[in-house]
Amino acid sequence: MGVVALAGGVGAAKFLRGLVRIIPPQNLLIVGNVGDDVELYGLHISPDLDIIMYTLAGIVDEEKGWGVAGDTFHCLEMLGRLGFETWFNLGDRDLAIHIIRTKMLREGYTLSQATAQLCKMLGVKAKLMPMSDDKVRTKVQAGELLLDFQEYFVKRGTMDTVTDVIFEGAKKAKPAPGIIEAINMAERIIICPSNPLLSIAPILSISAIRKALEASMAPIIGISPIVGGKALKGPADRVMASMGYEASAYGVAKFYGKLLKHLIIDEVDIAHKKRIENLGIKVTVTNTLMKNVEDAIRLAKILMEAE
Ligand code: FO1
Repeated sequence: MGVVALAGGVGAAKFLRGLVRIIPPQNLLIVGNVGDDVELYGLHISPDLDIIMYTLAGIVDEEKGWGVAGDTFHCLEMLGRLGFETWFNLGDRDLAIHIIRTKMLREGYTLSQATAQLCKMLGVKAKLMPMSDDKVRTKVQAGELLLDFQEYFVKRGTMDTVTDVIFEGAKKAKPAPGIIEAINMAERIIICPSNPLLSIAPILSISAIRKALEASMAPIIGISPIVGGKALKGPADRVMASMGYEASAYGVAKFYGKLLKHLIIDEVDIAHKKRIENLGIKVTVTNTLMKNVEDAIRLAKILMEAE
């Protein structure tokens, strides 16, 4: 029996570093979003998996929330000098991971096998898996423009108004091996404080995962990434609004709907408590801001006690 966590990038990683301190990390399966994956310079980059891996390994750049602490950018500078695009900031140490991942994929490893190997090398004890070993790519529709996720997110700095989100390849994609079994056996399922429409929706777009979650007897407990109507990080509030959801903890509850048994919301959102409860979802109100590991541990304890 264990815990399954659905995770995006920075917000999820901040929470998970608290969770792994209060439960045996071997009892935790983190299902990571790989809709954001991108291929650059012939290398396979899995930003959300890496953010979680680096955070749990204690080597993440804390200020940015992604990349390796103290990294240098000599390789990228040289690529620029050679005339290549350098809008995606890949550090030298970070590049080592992408080189090894790409080598393993070329040798025939699946993405979940390569991820398990990288986690082992970095000393990450929790089990981290991509949602699928098949190619699923998040595409952002912004009016006439259809953008690759990282083009929208990093290259254009989330300046476009998102009118639709497409998960290319999701229909045919199978869950990575072991995910469905873990969901079926889970005693608790967590939806991390990640962007619902851009980070968790790609995971839910794999129909076997959504069905297993819907059928699960375990409580599914979420943490709202929207606090006081604003995203803690990234464009979640704007994307929710432009996609027809209220940019609030209530909007998050509405988006997950029946899937959620319980939602943890911030104190500043207490006014939404009754509205969310009226959707049939239990609510815990607490301080959800995670400035340090102690905050993450406190939030993880609250989540593990929620029913
Ligand atoms: N995010 C940025 O905002 N700018 C970057 O240049 C950038 C580079 C980058 C490199 C490696 C990596 O693992 C992540 C990186 N991220 C960057 C973060 C990432 O693109 C996003 O946070 C996620 O895809 C959204 O969860």
